Amino acid sequence: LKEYHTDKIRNVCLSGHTSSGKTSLVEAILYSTKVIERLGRVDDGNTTSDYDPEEIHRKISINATVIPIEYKDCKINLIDLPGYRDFISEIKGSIRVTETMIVLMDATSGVEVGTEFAREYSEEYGLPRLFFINKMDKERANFSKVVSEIREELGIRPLLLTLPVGQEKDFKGVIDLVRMKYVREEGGKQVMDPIPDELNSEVEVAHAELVETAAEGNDELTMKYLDGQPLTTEEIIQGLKQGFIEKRFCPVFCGSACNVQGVHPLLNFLVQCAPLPTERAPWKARKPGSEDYADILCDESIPTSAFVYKTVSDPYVGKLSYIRVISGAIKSDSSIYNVNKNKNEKTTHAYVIRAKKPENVHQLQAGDIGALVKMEVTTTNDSLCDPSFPLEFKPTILPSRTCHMAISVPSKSDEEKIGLAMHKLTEQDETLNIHRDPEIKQTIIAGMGDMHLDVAISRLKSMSNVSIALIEPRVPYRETITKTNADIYRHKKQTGGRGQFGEVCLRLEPTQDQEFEFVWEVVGGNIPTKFKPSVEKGVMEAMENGVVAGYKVVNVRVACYDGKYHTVDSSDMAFKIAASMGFKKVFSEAKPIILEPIYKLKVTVPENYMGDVMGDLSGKRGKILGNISKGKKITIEALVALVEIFSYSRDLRSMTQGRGVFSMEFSHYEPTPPNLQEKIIEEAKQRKQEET
Ligand SMILES: Nc1nc2c(ncn2[C@@H]2O[C@H](COP(=O)(O)OP(=O)(O)OP(=O)(O)O)[C@@H](O)[C@H]2O)c(=O)[nH]1
Ligand SMILES: [Mg+2]
Repeated sequence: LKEYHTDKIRNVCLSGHTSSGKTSLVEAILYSTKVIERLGRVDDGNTTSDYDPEEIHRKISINATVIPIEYKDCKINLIDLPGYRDFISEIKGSIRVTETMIVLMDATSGVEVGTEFAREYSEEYGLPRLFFINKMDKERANFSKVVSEIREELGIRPLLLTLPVGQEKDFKGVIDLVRMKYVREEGGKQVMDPIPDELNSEVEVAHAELVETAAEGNDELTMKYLDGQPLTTEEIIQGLKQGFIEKRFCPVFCGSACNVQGVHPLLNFLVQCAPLPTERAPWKARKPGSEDYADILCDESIPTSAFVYKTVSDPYVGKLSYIRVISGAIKSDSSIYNVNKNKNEKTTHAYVIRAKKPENVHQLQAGDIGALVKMEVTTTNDSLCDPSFPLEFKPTILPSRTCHMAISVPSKSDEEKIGLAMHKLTEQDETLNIHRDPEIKQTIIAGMGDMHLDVAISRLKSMSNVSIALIEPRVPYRETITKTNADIYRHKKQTGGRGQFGEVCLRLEPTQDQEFEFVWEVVGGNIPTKFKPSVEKGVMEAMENGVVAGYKVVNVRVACYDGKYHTVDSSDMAFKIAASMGFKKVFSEAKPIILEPIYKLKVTVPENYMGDVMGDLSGKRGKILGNISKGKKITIEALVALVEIFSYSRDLRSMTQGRGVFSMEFSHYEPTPPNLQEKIIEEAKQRKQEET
């Protein structure tokens, strides 16, 4: 790959529903531009983009893969995104560093959930988008139906740039409506023929619309068009570019990735009409310590700044920090200032990377995408700058984790083995978290959905060689009391020699907002003050281990109001035992209850699913707090017990065909209903039996 300057770089991401053919289209582009001689196939596990063992095995993309290609003196950095929303951390970071989005659609299925998400992403980052209607060769492919769905279901103004010649097994190639040629690709080579007569009338209509739309591009073109003068091809391209960047319409292309058709018109458009890195909306950055973000333009001639959008630990080259250069240039064998970490980093090697293959370059210009290797302190979302020009770019905001499971490993020593692997995984993926929860004594893995966790577990297994299983996590229930109770407890043991003696009178009162309070009300030295810490310790130990079902006790005030001691037999140990046993006794008779964690759930779905989602939430003992409409979507807020929503990501997906998204956040503890309480106590008893 040559070195490219900003005006010759295009950054383009491919988004769309899973299985719409993004990875296959990238493969077709590589074949058409002669980077590869043999076309790989997703089903054979030999595509350039899906090279990760997990991707090959599952036949889906998991990583956002950068694939630079060269076409007509330009470098197009394609980023092949995963279709599954579970891999949102890969998706969002990468969309941010591009200027154009290609939304892939399957000609046999039209608008799908993934298409709607692609639309949302492009809107969030203000990217102009174009559609590529793929799989035109497949049985039941229907071009015009998909185009009308773009218009009706997505409410987007489509503009046809190509028309298919034939459909399904008769699909032969496309009409390029800009150049007005019949374009076929044979062995990746473009063959241009005159437009077949039988298509003339259809093509005329489509071309007329294209010219009219291009003429809206600027006043000069509009005048010329209204004067009845024909626009040249260059003028049409100029007008299309302007309209595309201003998002006045969405160009629609069609083709077949598997049969390599429709690729050249798409590439021509990207080179001629896609915004340059300098033509996007400005980046937002602030001076370190400042609150306000200002606009930064992509510009080669100002000091260097770059944004780290992704981190990968590569088995061969080590840690790779993927960057988008925003201004100036990043040079190999130099150094750069990490603003977030306030530290200089060496840039031993700057790379451009095609899928898994890094290639050393002398420098990366503003607008380009590449990677730096073995950065010491740099992590995703950091800004790298010329020290005289320190800027902090806005971090990528990711949704909160929605899926929690527990990891079970065969032995304690295995747990240590997976530690390093866990660290590597979570370093690359901000949406993945693995931590030990001391309260429920389990290792918890949290992420964006069951596919996300499943992939993470597979990776952990292959990195550590430990057989790991996912199990439902325990619920961190709590115990408390509902009435005040007081009693006396005597601990006395006589086993020859020195005995043990301690007597405490404890009073337990329920409290509202205080987890625990200990009060010493003993007067007249009935228990010498030196034993006070032991009594408190005994109480705390009992609270930690629970009384009715082994869960932590909260919301009690414990008063030790009297007691007795023995000059010889009393000891710290004796009083600790007395307090601990006494606490349990008084607690059991103070109408104890079990509390369960309640989470605040925010579920966003298309309006027509509102009834189903609310009904389901009520069935899950949820309390609906309210809802807010925004466009055609509605966000429902509800309070739901944690135990009911461990599998909510799966439930919501099947209820809404994947259209719903949600976030959850801990709210408070509430008493569990009595029937569940009995079940919890029963389960605790069983667990205790199994343990002993
Ligand atoms: N008939 C036909 N099949 C295609 C075409 N393009 C892709 N496919 C098939 O569709 C399936 C999915 O293709 P991918 O390229 O993996 O789709 P993707 O959009 O990358 O999917 P994700 O990575 O999961 O988001 C594979 O079995 C491909 O062989 C096409 O043009 N025609
Ligand atoms: Mg893919």
